[in-house]
Amino acid sequence: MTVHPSRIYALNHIQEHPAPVIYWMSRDQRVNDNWALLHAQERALALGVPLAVVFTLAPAFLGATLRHYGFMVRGVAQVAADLARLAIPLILLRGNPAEELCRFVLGRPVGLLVTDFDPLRIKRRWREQVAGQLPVACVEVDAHNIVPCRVASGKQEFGAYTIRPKIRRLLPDFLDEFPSLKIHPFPWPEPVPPFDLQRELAGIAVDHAVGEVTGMLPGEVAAREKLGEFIADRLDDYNERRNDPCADGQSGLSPWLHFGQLSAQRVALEVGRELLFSPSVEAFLEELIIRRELSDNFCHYNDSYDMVAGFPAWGAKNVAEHRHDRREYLYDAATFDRGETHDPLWNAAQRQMVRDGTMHGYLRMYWAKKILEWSPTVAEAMAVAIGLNDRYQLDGRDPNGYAGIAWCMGGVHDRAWGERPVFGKVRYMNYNGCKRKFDVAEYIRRNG
Ligand code: FAD
Ligand code: FO1
Repeated sequence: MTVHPSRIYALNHIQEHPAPVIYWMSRDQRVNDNWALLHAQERALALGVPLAVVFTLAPAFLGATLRHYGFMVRGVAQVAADLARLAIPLILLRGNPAEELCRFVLGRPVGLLVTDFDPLRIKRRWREQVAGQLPVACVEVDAHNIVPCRVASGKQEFGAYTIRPKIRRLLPDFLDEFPSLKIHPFPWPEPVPPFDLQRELAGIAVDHAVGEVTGMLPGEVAAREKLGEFIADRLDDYNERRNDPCADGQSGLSPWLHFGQLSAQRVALEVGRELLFSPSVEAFLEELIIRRELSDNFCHYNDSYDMVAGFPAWGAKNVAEHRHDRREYLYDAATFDRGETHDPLWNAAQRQMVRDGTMHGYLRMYWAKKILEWSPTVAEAMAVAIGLNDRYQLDGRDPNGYAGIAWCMGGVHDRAWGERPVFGKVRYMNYNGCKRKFDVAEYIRRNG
C-alpha cells in the first residue's frame, strides 16, 4: 500500500470489483505527486484492469472567466500528454460534471471510481450526487493536503494555534516521498479522442471580459520551474521580504497550487531538502502547510464559509453591534471593481489584481478590510470581496480565499482587538499602517 490508508475516504458502501478503474480528476490536476492517481493505479493493477482519468469541464465554474479556464485547460492538455506516455487515457466530459460523469459510468463496466478531496460546497454536492447515484464503489483521496483534512482534525479549528500542533504531530506520517506511476499494462477497452486544446479553448462558454494573464505559464513543468527559482533565489529572504508588496518576496506559487498543477507536499519536500531550517523556511512552511490546511479545515467543517453566518460568535455579535455605525465612505460593487475609491493605495491594489490576476498577500488583507469599511453592510462587503476576488484572482475560488476574506471581515482564525467604529473588535488596518510597512508611493507608482 503506497497511499496512506487514512488519505482514502469511502463515499459509498459499495465494494470495488474487477472492472476498469476511473480517476475523476478535479482539484489535483497533475500527473506527478498525486495520491489520488497513485491510488487509482494501485487498485487497477491489483484488480488487473484498465485505468482512465476523467476530467469534467464544467461551464462557468463559480463565475470563472477565460483567465481561469485558459490557465486550467492548458494545464489539463499537458496532463493528457503526460498520461498518454503512461498508456493512461484522459477522457474529457463537458457539461454538468455529476450528470455527465454518471452518464459516462452507467454506460460501461467500472469497478472503482476514485476522486480527489475538495471542501467546497459545489464539489461536495457533485461527489454526493455521483456516489449516491452510481452502483459503483466511490472513494475520495485527499491529494491536496499533506496531512489529510479529515485526519488533521474532526472539527472546525479556532485558528492556526490550535491546528498547528495537530498537523505538526502527524507530519512525519504523511510528509513522505511519492512513488512513481507505472506504464499501465491493461489498455483502455475503447478508443479515446485525443485532447484538442484549441477546440476546448474555443468551445468554452465563459466570460471573455477577463482575459488570460501573461507571465504565468500553466502546467506542471512551469510550476516546478517556478518552485526551483523561488528556492534558489528568493526563499532565503522570504521572512524579511514577504510582507513588502514592492519586493518580489512571496513564492508566487498559488495559481499552480490552486489548480493542483503543483503538490504542496512536493513544495515542502523540496524546501525541506534544500536548506537547514531557517526563519524564512519556518515562515514559508507555516503559510504553505498550516495556513493553507487551516483553510481547508474551515471550508470543510463550516458550510457557511463564504457568508457572515460562518463567523465565530464574537464576529457575528460584532456585526450586529456595528451595523448602524456611520460609514465615512460608501462604494458599490461597480466602483470597487473600477478601482475608483478615494484611496490611491486601494485602487492600485485593485488594478494590480485586474491586470495581473494576482495581488500581494499583505495588500489582500488591506484590500478586503477596506471593502468592509466602505460597504453599507458586512454581508454586502463579503459578497463584493468574494465576487471580485474570484473574478480576477487567478488563484480565486479557493478555500484560502474564503478563509482569508472571513479572517478580514469576521475575525475567523483571529482574535478580538480594541473596539472601533464599523470594525468593532475585528482587526483594523489602515493606510498609515501600510506606510510604516512598505513604500506605498512606489507601489502606487507601479500599479496605480
Ligand atoms: P506565499 O507567501 O509564497 O505562500 C505559499 C503558499 O502558502 C501560497 O501559495 C498559499 O497556498 C499558502 N498561503 C500563503 N498565505 C496564506 C494564507 N494567508 N492563507 C492560506 N494559505 C496561504 N489564497 C489563494 O490561494 N486564493 C485566493 O483566492 C486567496 N484570496 C485571499 C483573499 C484575502 C482577503 C486574503 C487575506 C488572503 C487570500 N489568499 C488567497 C491567501 C494568500 O494571500 C495567498 O495564498 C498568497 O498571497 C498567494 O501568494 P504566494 O503563493 O506567493 O504565497
Ligand atoms: N474543477 C473541475 O473539475 N472542472 C472544471 O471545469 C473546473 C473549472 C474551474 C475553473 C476555475 C477554477 O478556479 C477552478 C475550477 N475547477 C474545476 C475546480 C478546481 O479544480 C478546484 O477544485 C477548486 O476551485 C478549489 O477547491
